[in-house]
Amino acid sequence: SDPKMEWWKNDKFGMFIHWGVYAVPAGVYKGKQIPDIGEWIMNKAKIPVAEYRQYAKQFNPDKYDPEAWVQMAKDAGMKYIIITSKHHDGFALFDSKVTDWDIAGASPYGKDLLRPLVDACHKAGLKIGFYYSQAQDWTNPGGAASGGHWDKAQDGSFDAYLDNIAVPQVKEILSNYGDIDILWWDTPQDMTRERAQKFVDIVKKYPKLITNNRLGGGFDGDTETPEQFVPATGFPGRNWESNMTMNDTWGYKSYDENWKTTQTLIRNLADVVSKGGNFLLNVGPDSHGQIPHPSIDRLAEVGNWLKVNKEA
Ligand code: JFZ
Repeated sequence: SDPKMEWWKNDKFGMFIHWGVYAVPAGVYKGKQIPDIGEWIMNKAKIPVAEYRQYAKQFNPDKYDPEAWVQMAKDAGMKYIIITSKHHDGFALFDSKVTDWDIAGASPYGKDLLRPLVDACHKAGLKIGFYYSQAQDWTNPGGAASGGHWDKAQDGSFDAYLDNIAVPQVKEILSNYGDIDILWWDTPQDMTRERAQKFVDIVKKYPKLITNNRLGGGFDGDTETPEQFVPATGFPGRNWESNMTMNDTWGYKSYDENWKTTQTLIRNLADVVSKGGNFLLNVGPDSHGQIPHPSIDRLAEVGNWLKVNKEA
């Protein structure tokens, strides 16, 4: 009944993209496979900031083809894409004016990665959203870290981090690309109402923008975000979106081959949609900008199933 949610309710199926510097170590640190999700490697292995920053020098996505990604999503039956503009490692995939810890300042690629994807989405008629880690930031000083800081370089005031990094960056991503359809918050550590209000004030200027329920500070946002599961009875009275991976990680891991079958993915999609939710299915491109082949195959198979079973 909220008119701004109409397209979202109708579109039902989106692509989640977790992409960043963590795709360089790809789950391995000092020759050891680090357990858990790949985009958490810095935290799980307690990698010092200066050392982690070196990975950015190898983040040079020479095979990045955003138009092909969008076509892949479209052929899979997906109607929107949400990409990590900044994950917990603090690395921005856009050219941020408030830090050099970004694609423009720290990687040989040296230019914005988001704009070509936004443009490709707009051209293909897909909606586009940005994931932004507002609280956790393991590299910009003062950012929150699950389990606490492990490096002096992370010291600093959380409020200064919010005012000097997170708030300005959210303004950047919402104002530099034309219409952005979704802003996807995550892990609201230490987010009081007062802190969260700073983001709410920005979001207010974009009345069509859809936000999820992970801002914190007691703000509900527009959507519930069941993580890696399908709630048996949905969320009565609320819009919701199950987000899931195809293997056991969001960010690329070179050795995670625990792929869900296409049959499982299709059943999950049908299960979610039959219960009134949206399905946000993740891919984790590698450091060259290549989506893993098992993901490409599954997307094509899901799309084929949708086509074959579409009512005339
Ligand atoms: C968060 C991130 O920490 C993770 O890296 C990934 O981006 C994922 C989509 O979101 O992880 C979560 C968030 C919420 C829950 C679990 C993991 N949860 O509510 O159970």
